[in-house]
Amino acid sequence: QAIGVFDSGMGGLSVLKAIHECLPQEHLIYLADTKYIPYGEKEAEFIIERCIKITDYFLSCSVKALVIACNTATAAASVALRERYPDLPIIGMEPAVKPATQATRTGRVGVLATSGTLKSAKFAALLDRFAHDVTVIAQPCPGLVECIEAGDLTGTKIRALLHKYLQPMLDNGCDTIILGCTHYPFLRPLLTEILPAHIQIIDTGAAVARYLQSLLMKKDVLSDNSSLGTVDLITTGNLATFNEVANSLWTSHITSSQCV
Ligand code: DGN
Repeated sequence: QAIGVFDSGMGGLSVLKAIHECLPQEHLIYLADTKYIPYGEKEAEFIIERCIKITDYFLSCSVKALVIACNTATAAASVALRERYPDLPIIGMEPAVKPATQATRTGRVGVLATSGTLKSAKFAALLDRFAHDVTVIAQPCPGLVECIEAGDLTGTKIRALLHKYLQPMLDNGCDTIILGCTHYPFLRPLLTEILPAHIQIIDTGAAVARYLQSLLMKKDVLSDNSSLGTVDLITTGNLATFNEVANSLWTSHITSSQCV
């Protein structure tokens, strides 16, 4: 049985990669809802509707677990999905506020994410729980996802956007920056180039992969590790563009790709 992983587009490939590295024997099906990207500025009701459609599709493929590899979709829809599919293990993303508050020395942490994530009740609850002694500068980043979807990880446009979004964090003495959108780990090389060396960059892909592993172990549904799992990519958008960019972002073992 496979594991279903989805995002509004290519971003969740950063999580898929972490899952494949942690659990190479698992069969993975990745769905990019590219036709409806970006989720970042959309109403929660619309995102919930898309997430239900996607989960129904994954259930028709008999997946044994679902990973919402999108912070925005997790914030908008994880509660509704868990209510609707109580028997399906569902794992979501969240900005790594807790590890960042433990890592910071200046007591100032920046969060780069979509407006949807930053405006959500889930994010407010995270701050309430973990960030009393720390100043958090939350920065919505319109435009970044579109550049990454177009395969632009280093061009002038994305550089200008990043400079604009990082400046308030640098001005306020942040020494730790959370990548609160699954697209942004693809910007790590550029971020490392732009940011002063002492700034730590935190994302959640590897932690989510380890959590998935522990959940599958607990349910006793880990695949045996005698052979390498398959990785099937699916998009609701244009297959040729998707294949081209997906291959530039993650050149690993992709078994097939199709459009639904
Ligand atoms: N990758 C998504 C996230 O983690 O929030 C957001 C992408 C989008 O649709 N804006």
